[in-house]
Amino acid sequence: MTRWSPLVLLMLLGYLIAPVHANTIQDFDSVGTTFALTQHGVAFPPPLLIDNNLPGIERYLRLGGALFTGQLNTIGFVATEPEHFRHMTANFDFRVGARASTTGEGLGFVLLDTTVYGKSAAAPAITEEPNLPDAFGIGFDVAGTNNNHISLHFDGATLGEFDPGFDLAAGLFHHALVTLDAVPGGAEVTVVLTRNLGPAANPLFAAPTTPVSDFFVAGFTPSQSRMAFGAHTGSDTFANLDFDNIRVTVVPHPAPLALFGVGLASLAALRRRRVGRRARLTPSRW
Ligand SMILES: [Ca+2]
Ligand SMILES: [Ca+2]
Repeated sequence: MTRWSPLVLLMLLGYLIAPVHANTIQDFDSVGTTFALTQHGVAFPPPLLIDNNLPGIERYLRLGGALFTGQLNTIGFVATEPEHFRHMTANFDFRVGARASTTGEGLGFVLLDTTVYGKSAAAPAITEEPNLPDAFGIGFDVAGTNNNHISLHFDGATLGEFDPGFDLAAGLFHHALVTLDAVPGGAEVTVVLTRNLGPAANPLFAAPTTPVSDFFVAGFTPSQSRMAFGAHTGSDTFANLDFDNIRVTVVPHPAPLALFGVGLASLAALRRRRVGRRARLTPSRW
């Protein structure tokens, strides 16, 4: 049987029990993580916080409003993540106005690398095609009656489009869960969607579906990022585009210094054990 040295075992233990950081949290009902709302361009209204009595929602963020074309609004959060992490879960609720003759263009979720975009809250323009340099993004595209897909983006390029399996533009708050895992050479992305079957006042949620499963993003090294979302209505498309219950947690890489400390402690323990064993094997002179 393989014998693991105490040092390796302790480092492995440190890796496994690395703390989960509750990083970016915002439900718009309590204080939560600091954010900035930005109106890009001239189309009104700007982002709005709206109160209602929907269960589990209450106050929410409206980034795009029905009856308003040409909107591009964003919410950006301050940086709260550690510099490097190996696992992230991003949860949020999103709602696109019910599909009638038109919907908005769509929504975008982006991780902004703080070395490029800074640590303050304001976000750049984010659409349903979030092709930003040095940023990972997911688009929720609903423009037109035949266009209903999510898409992955990294460093200015579109990586693929995926069928969500249901109509995103249903006027109900669906739930998205995005997970990222650092792997050699990049990251793996999974997107799980939980469809709200309604009605809005008494929602019934379908079983979660996984339109994106362990999709490999080459060259994407998860590092300190800040969360941002955008909504976009076109020249002749508009809808209510809303967000709520944003919660992002990460599991950081163990800090090198902590591992070094664990290593030193382990070596000291190993040395004490060996010295103790030698002492037991050496007959006492007294
Ligand atoms: Ca809320
Ligand atoms: Ca698209």
